[in-house]
Amino acid sequence: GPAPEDSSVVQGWLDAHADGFGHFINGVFTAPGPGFEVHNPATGGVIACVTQGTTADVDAAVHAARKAQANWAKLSGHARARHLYAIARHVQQHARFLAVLESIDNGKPIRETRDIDVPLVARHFYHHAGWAEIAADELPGYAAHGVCGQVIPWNFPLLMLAWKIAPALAAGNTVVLKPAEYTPLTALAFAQVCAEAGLPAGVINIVTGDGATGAAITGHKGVDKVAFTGSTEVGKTIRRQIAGSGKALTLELGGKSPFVVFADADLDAAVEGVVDAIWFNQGQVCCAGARILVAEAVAARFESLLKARMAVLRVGDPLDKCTDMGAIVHPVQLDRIRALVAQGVAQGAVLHQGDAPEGCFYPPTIVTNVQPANVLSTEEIFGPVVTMTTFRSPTDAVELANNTRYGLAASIWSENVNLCLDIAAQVKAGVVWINCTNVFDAGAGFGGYRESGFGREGGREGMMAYLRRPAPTGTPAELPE
Ligand code: TXE
Repeated sequence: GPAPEDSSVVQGWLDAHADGFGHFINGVFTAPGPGFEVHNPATGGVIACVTQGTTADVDAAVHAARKAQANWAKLSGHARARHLYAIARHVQQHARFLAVLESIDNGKPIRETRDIDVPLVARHFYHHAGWAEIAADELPGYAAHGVCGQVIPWNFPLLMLAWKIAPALAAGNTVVLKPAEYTPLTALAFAQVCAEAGLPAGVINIVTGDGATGAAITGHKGVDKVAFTGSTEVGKTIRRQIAGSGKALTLELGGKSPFVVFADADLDAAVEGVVDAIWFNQGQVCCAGARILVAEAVAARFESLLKARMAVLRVGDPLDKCTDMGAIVHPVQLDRIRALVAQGVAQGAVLHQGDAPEGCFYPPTIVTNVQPANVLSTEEIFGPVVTMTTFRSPTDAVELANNTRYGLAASIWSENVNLCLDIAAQVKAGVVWINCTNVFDAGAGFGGYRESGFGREGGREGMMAYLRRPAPTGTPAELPE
């Protein structure tokens, strides 16, 4: 039977903010101003009101970050590490609260927020506390950029925040971050956690709002480095917006990642892999394995195993501990998925779908009879929809895998490790998983090629993105005329 998670503590917190949430600037929450409603996608109900960040709000946040940065960068690496450890510990203390809030705000199942999102957030701060300790020795000569302007999406609200904030702080930067308009609540709760953990005022600032607020942050003169995760379209806009400004930039954008199953693969394991690749987080994952490429010899067997597995997925209440797939983040996204699927079907694709309740839910879906030019093969659907295509030879598989304008991730399944390594080297993707998928580690760089963006998050490369090499002293900036 259903096993609902107790959400009364979170409800109490939301009730206490019935007048709305302000921004978190210079260590305090501002009074709530005009803004917009935030919904629980699973019920459609309004759960909070947040403030639309104005240019004046962004100015105040950048100013606070600037003021705090000198002292933050002057702290010893050890002192900064202690702050990051404290944040990680406080996230763990509030793990249940944060997991429930994330599930209510985003629609993702509590099993995922409890076991994946929130633990990885803590892990990310622990890992980067380590970097703060050793950065001066390991990366000598590098300095913080200054103030980082960070804009994040709604699919992993808290985890994307951790990916952005932890390395920035470890490196000695301060931050102005805007969460996505669909899912701003855990960022505000996180700010409260940081205040409780004793983080100095101004080191992190959270401004809520829409794309205009985001553009005010990325375009602000006082911002030295911009980091963005979101759609390829907005990524391109930001790149144009800040061109020539001298700001450092990292972009983590969309994907259409291949999931390649060779004839000798452990098919049961590969079926579980597909569950993780495309039905995890309702498929709203930038590195989702959205294109199954399966060897012709095992395709029929793989398809029937996969359909049987799909049929027992439980789609429904995100707060039910038995739920495998929750709600789609917002009706706009649901419409987008439906429109793309309808277009693909009109182009000849055939659907195989599981069950989903009424409301903002979409059933797990396998698409067959899908040509390379079909919109479902080429476009990022950002939903629980996976295409299935067969191949005959490894060369075919590589060609199909690379037939995309993206290059974020790939997953390869075979018992032949030599084959896996050979294929991995030929697939154009920032991350290649072998006999696994969607594995994230704070110590490993994550990021894409081509239209999936540039720059890496996590590991040494992720730290480097938040550091700059100062101009060598004694070199004139410009030659005299
Ligand atoms: O993304 P947006 P949307 C893809 C996915 C999805 C589609 C649309 O295919 O269906 O994008 O989603 C802020 N300057 N991904 O419209 O608009 C915005 O407020 C600065 C893939 O929600 O890119 C939000 O905080 N910021 C993806 C953030 O950008 C701007 C994750 C992302 O929203 C801005 C999300 C501007 N001009 C969507 N305009 C991934 N790769 O993980 C908007 N924003």
